[in-house]
Amino acid sequence: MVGSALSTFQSERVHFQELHYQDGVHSQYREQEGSKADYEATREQSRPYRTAFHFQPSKNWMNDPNGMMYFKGWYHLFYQYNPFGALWGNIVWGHAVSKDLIHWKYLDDEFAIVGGPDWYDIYGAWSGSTTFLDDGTPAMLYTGWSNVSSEVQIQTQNLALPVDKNDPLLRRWYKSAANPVIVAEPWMDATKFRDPTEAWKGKDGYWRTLIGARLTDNVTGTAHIYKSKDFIKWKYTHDIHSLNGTGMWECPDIYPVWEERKDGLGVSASYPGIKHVMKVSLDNNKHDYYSVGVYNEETHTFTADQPSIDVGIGLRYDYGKYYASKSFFDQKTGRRILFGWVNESDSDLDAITSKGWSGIQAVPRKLWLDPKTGVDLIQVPVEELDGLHRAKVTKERFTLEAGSVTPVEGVHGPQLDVQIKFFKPEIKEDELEFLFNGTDRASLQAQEICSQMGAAHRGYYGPFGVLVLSAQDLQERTAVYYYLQVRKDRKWDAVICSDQSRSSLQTDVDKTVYGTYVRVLESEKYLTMRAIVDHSVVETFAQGGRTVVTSRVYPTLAINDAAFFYLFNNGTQDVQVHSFNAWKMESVDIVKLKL
Ligand code: DQQ
Repeated sequence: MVGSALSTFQSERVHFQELHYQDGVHSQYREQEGSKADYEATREQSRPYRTAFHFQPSKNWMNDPNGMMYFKGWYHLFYQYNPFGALWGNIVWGHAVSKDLIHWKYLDDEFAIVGGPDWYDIYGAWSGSTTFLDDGTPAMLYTGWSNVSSEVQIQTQNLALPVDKNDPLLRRWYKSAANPVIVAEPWMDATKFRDPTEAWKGKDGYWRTLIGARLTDNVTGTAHIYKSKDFIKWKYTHDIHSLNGTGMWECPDIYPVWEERKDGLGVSASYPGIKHVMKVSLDNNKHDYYSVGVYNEETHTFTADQPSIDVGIGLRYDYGKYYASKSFFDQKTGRRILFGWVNESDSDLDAITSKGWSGIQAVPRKLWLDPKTGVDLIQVPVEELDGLHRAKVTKERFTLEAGSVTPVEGVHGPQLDVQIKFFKPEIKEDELEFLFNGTDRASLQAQEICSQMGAAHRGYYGPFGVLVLSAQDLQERTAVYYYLQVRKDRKWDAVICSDQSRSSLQTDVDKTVYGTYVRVLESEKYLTMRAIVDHSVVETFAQGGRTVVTSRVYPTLAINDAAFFYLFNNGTQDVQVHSFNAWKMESVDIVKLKL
């Protein structure tokens, strides 16, 4: 989508230039701003796919989350935004604030950062991050897009600072007179040079930031380290890490995590008992990969603990649709929190004509290193989301009979939080011939298993799980389920699938089936699943958040009050449920902040 929208960008350039600062405010945009009635009309028109408790702008295109922070009582979320349309282009930093990470208010009449009029960001203010300087001032490093000629679209790194650093809402930002503070070295590809991370401070007193890049061999993804004493003069030192074959690394992120604790750490933390996580967004396949390893404070390099699951080739934050994510340390509660962009799966035309908007932010996730495996991150929706719970339905200890599809009384509608704990079955010797599919995991990708053993497949243990956003007669349904088989070493292989193939009668939407293996330890007695449903998005957290899959769906029948929910088990074996809890989710009204 981003690629195809480039041409739109070219044609809309003229609008973009109108946005440039005039006397310090974006007066052109203000004049074009719609009334509240217009806004409500847009909102209604874009139902039923508009989400009710995910962050999205009132209209138009949004992509990457940028520069999140907690500052003087407010959470701040900035985002890549096109003020002029529902496709990518004219990118500015939109701005929203919240007291609890869930109830957001727009601050979009004065965008935080708009490209131009100077050359270094004349065609857009691309992704970046916030760093708290020593005196507590939040400083933004962001990428400027500068089309110096029609052939050369170089990227530069720039600094923006708050006009009033005592304003808790941080409404006005100015650009440093020193911009661009970083330009690519002559040997670098300046068109593949973007998305500065939050800077961390080393024991030597230098700030360091990473710039995502691709080497000039065109195939090696990398992240350049730049260092600075004063946050203004930056110097390239070396690459923190790189990996052949991974292509352009967008939106890198690096942060410490405790080996044994769930609370988060600021990026400069240095203690015994911590590991580092490095994350990159691969432009090649639009997925976010992470790896756990060691950041060497002398050489300033990152080394993955397990080279076979190094950055870009191993674990992902999410096995569905989730990209350009960024984490931040929440100074209010001491958590590390992750935001990620969830793109649409319908067509560009739908975005322009029927919805008028495109892109949402996934529910913010708290994350920490899984102390049981040492390689996985655990991600769970921030607990503030539970404040939207209404009308709880609970069931304990029951059987999900083989071959059954069962509605659950009281669980209904397009806004749900469903949490289920299944008993993990015992592996019985006399069942092995059914359980063992004769392959090792390496020979069959989980996604292939999910596609081949779809929800309609009759397996042995599984598929079992939930049908959400379902038509009453199941003509439309999004199935989220486990499928179990036994490996040659006689251990369970659990696969979590999100099957969109029957999610909509529409034919021109992407219905890719997502799936992945879930690490289930022998010591674990249960398989867990949490599905968060919000009109056109389903976020599934498996095994306590060890594995996450996010899907977009656009049902035509299973909308609003006609969205039904079922438990199902299409295997030939009964499955025992330990507990089932579900809630309807209240809507969040995201409107402009009244000052
Ligand atoms: N989106 C931004 C870039 C980044 C990409 C432009 C990732 O800075 O590399 O909108 O989606």
